[in-house]
Amino acid sequence: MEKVVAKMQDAGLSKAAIDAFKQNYEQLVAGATGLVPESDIEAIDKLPRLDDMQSSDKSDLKKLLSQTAVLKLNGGLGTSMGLEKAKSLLEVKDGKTFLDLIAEQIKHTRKEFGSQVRFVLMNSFSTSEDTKEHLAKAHGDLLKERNLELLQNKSPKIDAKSLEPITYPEDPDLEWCPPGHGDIYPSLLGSGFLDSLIKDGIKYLFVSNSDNLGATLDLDLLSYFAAENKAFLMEVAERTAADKKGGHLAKRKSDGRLILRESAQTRDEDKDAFEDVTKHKFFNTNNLWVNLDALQETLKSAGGVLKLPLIKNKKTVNPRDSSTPAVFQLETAMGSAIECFNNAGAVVVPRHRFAPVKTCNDLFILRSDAYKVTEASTVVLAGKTCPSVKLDDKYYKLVDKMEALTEAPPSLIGCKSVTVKGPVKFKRGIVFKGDVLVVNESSEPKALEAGTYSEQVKALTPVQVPALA
Ligand code: UPG
Repeated sequence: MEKVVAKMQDAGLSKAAIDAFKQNYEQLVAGATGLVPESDIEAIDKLPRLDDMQSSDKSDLKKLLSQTAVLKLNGGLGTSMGLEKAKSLLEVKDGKTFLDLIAEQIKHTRKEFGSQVRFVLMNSFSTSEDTKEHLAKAHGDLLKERNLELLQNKSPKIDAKSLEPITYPEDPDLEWCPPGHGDIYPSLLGSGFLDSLIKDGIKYLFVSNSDNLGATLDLDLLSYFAAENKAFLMEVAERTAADKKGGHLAKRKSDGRLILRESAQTRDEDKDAFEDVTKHKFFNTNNLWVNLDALQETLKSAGGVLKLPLIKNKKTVNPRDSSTPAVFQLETAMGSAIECFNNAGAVVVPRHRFAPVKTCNDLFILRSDAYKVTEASTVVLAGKTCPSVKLDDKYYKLVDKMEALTEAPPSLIGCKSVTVKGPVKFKRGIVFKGDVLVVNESSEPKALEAGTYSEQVKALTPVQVPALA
């Protein structure tokens, strides 16, 4: 433990960051599993619904907005999509990135209500520079605002054999990793941001993932959150068969508190119950509302560190070189803090508030005409339903490869599903209707020419795609 603390102190990390890491490290050393047996929890049957809140009193909105900050979690790199920069800097539509659309949404709300709702980005050491560079070019006005950037902490990667901090002289930056979005709490505390926001009269913090353009500042939810005087509110969505893997909300029998149970916290014998979406009906969208006074109080009474379950990630110190030593990256999740607050709640929101881009399939749909951008810079489905897209992972898992195979996004507005097998280059002017299967049986890329397709397609033309060579 001393070596960990010394390393963090040498790097200038705050006491709050070090204390939070110590708690994670203790869990690691103690072999804590964080398992939540099915017998310890009750399923949640009914929750308030956003759809029933439309008539809430909006007279105080201008004031409420002036007491609100919108924070986007922007510390992750999107490595699973092959990115080495913030995912929010990916282009989504009309040359605009996630970050551009988010910035425009904030400006739109400010203008409409004449209220200076605050905007905060939680960046990590991996995303700060790129993000600020982009803002300087496109939104210099925002960059000048006080407290725009909350720079999250970094934590030492732990040698899986010795459980000491790893050293990697070839590239010392790789000795560190971001501690997960649960790090928002020590980052807010240790940086003085929390005190500063409260001093500025900010009471309500709306937090969401920057890759979820469905997570707009909803005014009915803001009014509800303020009126109910909740300490913490989680937006949950109804689980479908496709959401079996994500964590679900439950009630702990011992103290009646709401908790999140992730799949990694489920015993093998409880797997069926975990996956039963008719029993455990709700999952976390990671759109979360935090009352800052309650957070300050809760942190104070917990000695500055919320007790969040550890997420232990085993990787190699150089993620691109599997022959380098194995390490543990210790992380926590922001939503798991639901169990730390005395007066926490959850609300069921419609699915459109959850439109995350986790894979290139999601990005492919978002870039197509299946989604449109509104005047308020929000992104909504253009039709009634969202098409399902399954591109061949072998050729489309990484953004640069998908882009090399896409001259222009095909039209998906009248389409139910698209499955693509093999490397297929989409030429400009393709329209998909109904259920489409495109098959290239060879491993040499072939092109799908402009036209309308509504069933199985095998007629492809040879094409050169240098980026895939
Ligand atoms: N992020 C940070 N700092 C970190 C790690 C992540 O800012 O140290 C950001 C990241 O950029 C992204 C967001 O946090 O914007 C979410 O991270 P991501 O890895 O995409 O999501 P998960 O952690 O897998 O899942 C979260 C919740 C889960 C919820 C899901 C909804 O933990 O409960 O179901 O989001 O997408």
